[in-house]
Amino acid sequence: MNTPQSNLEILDAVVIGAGFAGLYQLYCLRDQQELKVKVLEAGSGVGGTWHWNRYPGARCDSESHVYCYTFSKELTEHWNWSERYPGATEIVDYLNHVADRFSLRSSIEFNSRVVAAQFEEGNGYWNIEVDTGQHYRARFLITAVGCLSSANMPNIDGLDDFKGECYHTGQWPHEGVQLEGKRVGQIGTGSTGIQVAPVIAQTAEHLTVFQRTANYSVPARNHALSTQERNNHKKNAATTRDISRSNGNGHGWHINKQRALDTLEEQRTAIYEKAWQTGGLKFRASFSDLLSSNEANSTAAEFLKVKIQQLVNNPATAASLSQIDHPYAAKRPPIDTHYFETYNRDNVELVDLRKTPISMITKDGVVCHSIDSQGLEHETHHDLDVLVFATGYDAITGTLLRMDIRGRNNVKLSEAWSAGPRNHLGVQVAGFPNLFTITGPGSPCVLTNMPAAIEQHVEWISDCIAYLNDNNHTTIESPESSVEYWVTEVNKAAEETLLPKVKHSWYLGANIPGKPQVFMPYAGGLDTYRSICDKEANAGYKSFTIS
Ligand code: N01
Repeated sequence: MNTPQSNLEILDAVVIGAGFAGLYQLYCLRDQQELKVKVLEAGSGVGGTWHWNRYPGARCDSESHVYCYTFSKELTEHWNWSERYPGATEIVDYLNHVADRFSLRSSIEFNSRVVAAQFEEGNGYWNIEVDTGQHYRARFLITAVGCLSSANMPNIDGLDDFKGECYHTGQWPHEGVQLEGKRVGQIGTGSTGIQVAPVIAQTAEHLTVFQRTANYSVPARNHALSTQERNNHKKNAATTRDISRSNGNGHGWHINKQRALDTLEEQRTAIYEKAWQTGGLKFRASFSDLLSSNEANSTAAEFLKVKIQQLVNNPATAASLSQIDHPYAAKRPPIDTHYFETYNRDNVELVDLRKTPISMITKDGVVCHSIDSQGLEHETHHDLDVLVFATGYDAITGTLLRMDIRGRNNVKLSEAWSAGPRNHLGVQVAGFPNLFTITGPGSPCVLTNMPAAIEQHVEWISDCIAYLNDNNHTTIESPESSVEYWVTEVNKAAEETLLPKVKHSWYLGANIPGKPQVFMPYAGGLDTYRSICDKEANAGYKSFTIS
């Protein structure tokens, strides 16, 4: 990489991204270890995923008292969440507060998208290039780019011809979008689609939801937090933190040890009903065998399908919404606020793409086609003013691979991962010394409450860097044999669950044409993962090569 010296800054570490992960990583290295650190952020402010995801109804599915940092007692004491689940704006406010409270802003370069990073064999530094032309040289390169930050825009025939407004939920204009009096078409019914549809329906003249795969959802039962609830959360913060660190998912609850298959039907239904009334992702914790046994899972799936049929008035719409082809929670389970009830509104229509697939987009809408019992083809034109793509992300690896990251021998990360991501302990890629990936592939990442996984990763990486510096080492890297071991562990953990059995899942990269289909997260649980990582650190990072 040709680097003009005038545009070069030399640092101990560069962190890419100023979301939850990047801010905490900066704090740990700069304030606790007095290293020279810079965070490079593509956006104009802090927030990461939440800086971009401003679609109507954008809200976290984790509860606010656990969707936050736990490293500072004063921060926990000071901050007051307003609702059970934090909205996107409130999360951005929280992260701005964190940036100000710990004076982080002076070490962040905003509007600075990293386009390339190259490991320089001669001096052992990373040379990092930003789209502004600025270069940074740093011993350590840490990616904190989030798992869901590269929007997936499907390649549908005619999309460029559409003359109306067109938005992806993950790139929603910060100033908002006027939907009053407009006919809106929404493509996608994942967690985002399920959040956004009820809110669009309240303002748009008409909403057409194009559903390719029906999805389960459990009511979120969001509400404003009372002072007493908030005080209880603060009083119990240490206990909640212990729980979130001692279970597999990083949430503030335990998974019921009871097995669905060992439970009498009447009692099982009562447990599901209670979880349905309580609302939220905790429904997944109703029994211990829901994600390991198809038979157990189908008890939850059937319960939820009946709920959908009860909530939706039109029998054909109810059938389309409840004909779900995968086990419950084998894809990321959404939670909602009146999603199914939205289809009872006069201004909302569901188009089941399994019966009438999209053939093309025209200048003023979407064309779907069907074949009747006589074999005759029919076309329906859905007239639209606005198209909303809730079509997800090139998840977990997308943002990492969009940067031109090159390790030893000028090998690109995209070449090293051409058959799917491979790394050691979910943090280090063979041939890419001193590069750490926070909540990347091979780590529990998206299967957890993210701040819990982020704190674990950031603390482990920070301890590792302190160890290297304290012992006058300059480089840590993963030998291929360690990568081989960890890839086997990741595959083994996934195979023990129903998760990799869903073929059309973004956990596998199956939503992106041409992406290698490999189950990317580590499914063995955050608790198990933490203890494996701790053991490695306590043993002096023996499965890594240190020099
Ligand atoms: O994306 P998705 P998402 N034609 O990939 C459909 C997190 N999140 O943004 O299933 C028609 O899950 C696709 O259909 P199918 C959370 O982790 C977090 O909803 O592929 N349809 C699917 O219905 C979540 O899992 C919060 O058949 C097409 C949808 O688009 C993750 O983000 C809140 C299509 C995509 O669903 C991603 O969720 C919201 C096409 N060509 C989201 N292409 C929090 O609370 C795609 N689809 C933190």
